[in-house]
Amino acid sequence: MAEVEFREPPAGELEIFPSRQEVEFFGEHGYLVVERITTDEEIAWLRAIFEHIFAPEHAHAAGAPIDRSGSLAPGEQSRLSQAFFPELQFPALLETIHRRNALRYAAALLGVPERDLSSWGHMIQKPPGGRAALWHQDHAYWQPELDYHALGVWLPLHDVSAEMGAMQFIPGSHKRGLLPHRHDDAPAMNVLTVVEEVDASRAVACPLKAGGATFHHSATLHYTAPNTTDQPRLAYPMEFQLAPVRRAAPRVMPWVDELRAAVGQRPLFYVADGEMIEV
Ligand SMILES: O=C(O)CCC(=O)C(=O)O
Repeated sequence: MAEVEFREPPAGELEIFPSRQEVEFFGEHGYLVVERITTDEEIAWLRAIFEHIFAPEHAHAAGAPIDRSGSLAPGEQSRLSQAFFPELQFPALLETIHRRNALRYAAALLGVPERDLSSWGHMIQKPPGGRAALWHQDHAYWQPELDYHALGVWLPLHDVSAEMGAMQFIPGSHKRGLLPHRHDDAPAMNVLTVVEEVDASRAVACPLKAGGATFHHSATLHYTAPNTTDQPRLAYPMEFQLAPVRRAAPRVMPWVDELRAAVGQRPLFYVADGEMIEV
């Protein structure tokens, strides 16, 4: 598909509204499954953008995916790759049915007005044989100098089973606040996992049909299994947040200190609706 076709999403309508029960469920459990958040046509359009970004010929383009496999043996194929902020290259991603519905849900689930939220996105490819996303909280990846009020919405671009890498959550874990994390690999790889042993028998796996999505609080422990199917798993998560607020003193996050010691300290920034904002 030519890039010009990514200038606007396909026409279509689907408006969904969170129920009181859904808001209460999210507050109690820290995650929520929504069976249908966008249309099949829009999923096909999003998938075409995803495949464009991850195509080998675009490996050096702005916003190209980075390898998140952890250490690989020489010649070993990538086991997970991730492209950040695709909306910087394709602003039409901010105009989708999916985003409008996800924003409405995010505002209700976080208990804030829609106008106060902004979003940023990322895309994750887990090929056949691809690695697990280890148990973690999203907050662990963020900046110690900032406070966040945020959630993620995770949209697969096809039907997804637990064996392919659907999201799994530990219900109620968001109530525990930020937990200690550690690097699973060399700190420069930035592959984090929670330090404590997770009781996987408590995990709720959330397989989805294409067009469905899951929401999770930024402190909810979550995981996706290695992809043991013969199809690549393509996911388009988006984070919704209030503008992060600078703290009087940084939070203690030694794993971030280790990352910064390995790769250097970058300027503090966040992305809001396609705009990079330095803090
Ligand atoms: O897609 C995955 O495998 C992991 C995604 C994830 O951890 C997230 O979106 O917060």
